[in-house]
Amino acid sequence: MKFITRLALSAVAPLLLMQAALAAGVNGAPAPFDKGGVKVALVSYISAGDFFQAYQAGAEAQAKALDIDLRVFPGRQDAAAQREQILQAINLGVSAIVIDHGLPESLGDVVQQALDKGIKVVAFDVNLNNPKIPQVEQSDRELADLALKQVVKDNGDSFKAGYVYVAGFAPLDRRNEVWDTFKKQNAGVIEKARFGNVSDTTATSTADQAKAVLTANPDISVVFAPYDEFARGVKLAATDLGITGKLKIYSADVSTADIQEITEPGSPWVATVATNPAVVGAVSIRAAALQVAGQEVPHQITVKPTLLTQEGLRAAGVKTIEELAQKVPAFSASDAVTASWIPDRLF
Ligand code: SR1
Repeated sequence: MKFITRLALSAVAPLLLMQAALAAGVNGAPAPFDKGGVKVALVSYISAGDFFQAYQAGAEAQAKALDIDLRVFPGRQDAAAQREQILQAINLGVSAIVIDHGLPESLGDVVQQALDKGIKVVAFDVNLNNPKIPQVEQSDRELADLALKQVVKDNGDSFKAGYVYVAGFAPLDRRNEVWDTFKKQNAGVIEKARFGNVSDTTATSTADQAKAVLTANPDISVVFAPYDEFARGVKLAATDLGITGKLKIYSADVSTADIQEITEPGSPWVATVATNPAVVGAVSIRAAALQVAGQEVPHQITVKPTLLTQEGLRAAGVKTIEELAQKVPAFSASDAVTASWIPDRLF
């Protein structure tokens, strides 16, 4: 008898373990996270580039820690496809949707459909202008301000500048407000050219534009390029033109590849101001989870950026985002939208 019981238990145990692994839930979490398997969608507008890949990886890590069934819809800079993906997510019966970038004018009605069905929505870097939708951002005005303070520290307040900007993207629009104010306050700063492109080939297309601009305006000594793909494009152009020695590039964002480009000998990319995009992805998922659990979430959620100079990175010997996270606490975690039941050891 004892043998039969042992036999039965040994046959069932793997199944029980499998079930536990499939829908374990989170210990001490409120419903529905105590049972696990909560469906959440991440619908992106831009999927190319280091920032967006790292953002997605952070969202996936936080979702896994919360036993969330995360459905990722990769955008391809296609507003119609993003709308369609939101409708697909609604039909899948998700409890929440995180919308990462996008064009507000093409999202309003489908987002409203989600809200009407009781689906919680979180917006990262797209202004959906709805009190029910928490807005996640990287404190873009502070980001631009830190970068421009470094510009003045390195170059004084009188120089000819190139500026890379594409209107219509919330973070770039916020950074642009700071650039406009900066120019008004510093009459000696002359914007000689403005260019930019956001596509699935942002860096190379921006490089083509930058080559033309820098050839036509050889007196440009500073380029403000507040998106790492822009900065990469300008650096490419400067290298091709052989003018890296007389140009300084200031950007936003950081990745392991960016650190390599910033710190390599003779690089004109001298500073960037950034968050860890993986941390921002994790924060976005936490904001969705808290809402699904019926808990309070602030309307405005910010992850603060840090100034990273070429000099500082070289001196610290930092070569990767992981090494950065060991040295700069803000790169390993954020205390935005946390709760005692949300596991925060992600990286
Ligand atoms: C096209 S918008 C690009 C920006 O989105 C994120 O906020 C990143 O910081 C990137 O600079």
